[in-house]
Amino acid sequence: MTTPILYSLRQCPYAMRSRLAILHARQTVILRDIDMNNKPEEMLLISPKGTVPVLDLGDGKVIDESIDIMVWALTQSDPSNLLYSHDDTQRPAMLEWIKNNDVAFVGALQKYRAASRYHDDNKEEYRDMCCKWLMPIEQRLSQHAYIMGEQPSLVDYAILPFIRQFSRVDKKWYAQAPLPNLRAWLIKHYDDPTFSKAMVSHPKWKTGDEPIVFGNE
Ligand SMILES: N[C@@H](CCC(=O)N[C@@H](CS)C(=O)NCC(=O)O)C(=O)O
Repeated sequence: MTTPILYSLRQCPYAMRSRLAILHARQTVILRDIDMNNKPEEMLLISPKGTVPVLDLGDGKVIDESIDIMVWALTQSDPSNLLYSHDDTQRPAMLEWIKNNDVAFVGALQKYRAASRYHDDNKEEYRDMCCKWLMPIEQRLSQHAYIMGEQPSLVDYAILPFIRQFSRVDKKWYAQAPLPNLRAWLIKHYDDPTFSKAMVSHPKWKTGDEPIVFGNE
């Protein structure tokens, strides 16, 4: 069996969530950290849309949406039960949370980040838009340790990289924001060795480089 190849980018939240799922699923891939200004032909050939992450399964199948990579990995093996297979009724709700994150929250977050970068007057307005999404999560985290319940699920790892981005836009504001449970949840993830492993920096890949094995050792 050939080892799948993951085209990735260290700081990309979509690639980050796919790496987290691969680690939690104890899968092994060859990691290719790419240069976004010089995307490799090998990647564009299998996924012309040119976004990361892209997973080349090596059998002609290619997965180029981060959530699909997460679900693929956890379908191979899910030792921490991130898919909550004990309770099938949760699955649609989980996918709905992720969809809302990717559409509503990410849209507001991009505006908030840009407003902050360019010292735009709308920064607080966009931050409030983000908080409309974050408050229900804060409320959930006041009731249980993770978003869907007492155990972590796909949702936690799918939205974690975006909450991380949010927390870093205005660190001073975030530190005193009315989001204490969200802060504790984020710190708990940072303290997890799997998170550190997902964030290890690798040299940019070019054709002919020695393969970097990522995941299950
Ligand atoms: N819907 C895609 C979005 C992936 C995405 O937008 N990734 C960004 C990097 S964080 C990207 O590749 N953008 C294309 C570019 O910058 O050229 C997914 O979930 O995988």
